[in-house]
Amino acid sequence: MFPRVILKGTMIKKSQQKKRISPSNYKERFFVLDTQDLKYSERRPGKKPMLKGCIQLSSIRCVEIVCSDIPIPCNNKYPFQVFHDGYYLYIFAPDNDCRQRWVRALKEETKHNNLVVKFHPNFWMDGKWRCCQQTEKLAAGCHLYNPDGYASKKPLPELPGPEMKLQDSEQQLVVALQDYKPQGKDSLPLLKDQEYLLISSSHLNWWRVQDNKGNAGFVPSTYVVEKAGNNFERFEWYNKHITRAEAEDLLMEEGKEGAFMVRDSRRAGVYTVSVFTKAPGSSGEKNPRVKHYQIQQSATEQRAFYLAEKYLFSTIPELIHYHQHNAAGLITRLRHPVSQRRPSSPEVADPSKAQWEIDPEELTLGQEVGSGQFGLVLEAAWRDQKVAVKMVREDCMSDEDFKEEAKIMMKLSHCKLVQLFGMCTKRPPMCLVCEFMENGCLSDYLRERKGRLSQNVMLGMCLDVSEGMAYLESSNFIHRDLAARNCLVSKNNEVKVSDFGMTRFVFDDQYTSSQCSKFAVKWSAPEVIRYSKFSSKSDVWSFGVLIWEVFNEGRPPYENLSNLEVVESLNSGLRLLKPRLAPDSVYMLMEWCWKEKPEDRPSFAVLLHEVESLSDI
Ligand code: 4IP
Ligand code: ZN
Repeated sequence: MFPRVILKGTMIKKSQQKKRISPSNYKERFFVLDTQDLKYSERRPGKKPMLKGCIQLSSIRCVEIVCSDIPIPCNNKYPFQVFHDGYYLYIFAPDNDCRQRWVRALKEETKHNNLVVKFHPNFWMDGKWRCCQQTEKLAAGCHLYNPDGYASKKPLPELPGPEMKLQDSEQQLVVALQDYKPQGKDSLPLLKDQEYLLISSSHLNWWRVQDNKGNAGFVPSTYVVEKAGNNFERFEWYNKHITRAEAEDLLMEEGKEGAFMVRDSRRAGVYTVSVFTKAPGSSGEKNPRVKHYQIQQSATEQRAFYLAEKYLFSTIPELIHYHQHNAAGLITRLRHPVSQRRPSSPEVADPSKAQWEIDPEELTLGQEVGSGQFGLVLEAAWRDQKVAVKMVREDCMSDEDFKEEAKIMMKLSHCKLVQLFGMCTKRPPMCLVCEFMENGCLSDYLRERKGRLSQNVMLGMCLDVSEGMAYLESSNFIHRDLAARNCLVSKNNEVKVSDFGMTRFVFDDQYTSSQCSKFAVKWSAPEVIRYSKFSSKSDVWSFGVLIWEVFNEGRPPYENLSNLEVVESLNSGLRLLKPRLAPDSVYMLMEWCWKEKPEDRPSFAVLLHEVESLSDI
């Protein structure tokens, strides 16, 4: 019988590295899935396609999306994996829909095979599995494999209300990554590959754009990318009119390892990255010095951008973002953007300060909405938006240390984190200005809605928190006090993680010493209680307790036990019992978070994927 074609299309694949000396490269291939094989070939204009690989479906043991926090070094950003004959083939689809189609079809065709029981949700990279840190490529997976199709059904966030003010309008073009059908009268349809004018990107999830007929509306920000080449002015790292010599002077003056900027090269339309380093050069270059790298464009149709090595990106901001985290062939990673633009007003003479200092005059304080560990929390208006202002009592926080850290915290920005906008530090009390969350803290929210929350809604809450935490984990930031009381609920009933990293600045050692009454023993991992060893994996333990709180509708954990009794029961291997409302699969997740050894617990990247697939059932 002749095989029947099921799917075909162009995607990018990573070399399978079958031999120890195989290169690690990414190639565009034309894939064909039929009822017998998965084949890929090279297509060259005017020539016959050349078959490059053929995998018999009967030899496939696992097909699943890959969940990863690493920036993907090729143009297609949606990876999935095919495990066959002892090899891992990573394929990168151009969008999520396409990936889902392939994963679903491949799973369907292979579901009666000799499948793996467990698989690795993250990449094999640099000699280890990023999910479980095992260093054997063929080591058993760390995560139960689900042979049935998977597709995220998580709805998009609610459209922003009409009170959302437009800000910072710029002549920036965006390109639609996929079609979008409007959900309400305020949103605009998108057609894949069409260009739109960006009117406002001040909201995280919804950007306001205008089409070529002048119609304006909101679109999901994840459906569009900024078009390269026409406006980098708003990036701190871009200096338009600057010569090579001026760039060198500025960077030398800054004198910090990895200080960098992007400037126009002498060749029109070409950009150069200049970076300062003290690293010794291979051929005795003088030290310290400034190195210049021209941003190259690939010869392929997509004209992708790259720097030292062939890590391709569709836009220059994406490329810079990648190299801010990875040297990948550069002398150092791009650590500190340096800008020629000096602020004109003396008030904001220190540009780093200008970004976080908020003038108290700009705040219109409203009523008290609660009191936290550090003092009162007030509702306020700031630049046409509602914000929460946390007044920090002078005696309860080490504010000098905190100010430094807050600058880092302000850079953490994710739709599932409560955003810190800035602070007022010029006169006491010091105030933190944060995103306002209309529905208060998650533990109260749960208690107030007791008996009215469905399992799906509860899972959705856990999903929100795992998204925020996966972001913190990928930013190497440890929360240290994750609990339902430290999550807040927005007007749209979205849950966001708050107060990350704050316990480090509390003076009151009742909170910080594990022997004391206010220390959150009931949320803490054993290694934290024993040796104050915090890590993302200790946050994972606390997340397990948070899931427990959610499925117990806000009931406090270990209600009738003292802290000492909790420690004793953990030491003898006991754990919180399964909440009545939690399905077995959810309780299994909690138990995974409560493994004695931190390395046996899943990462948040894995948890996110896990909670997401549970939410689909
Ligand atoms: C090749 O690199 C290609 O990436 C191959 O992919 C890949 O084969 C080879 O991996 C790798 O060495 P060069 O083009 O630089 O030689 P393709 O066949 O799509 O061209 P796979 O097995 O991934 O198809 P090894 O591991 O087979 O060497
Ligand atoms: Zn693994």
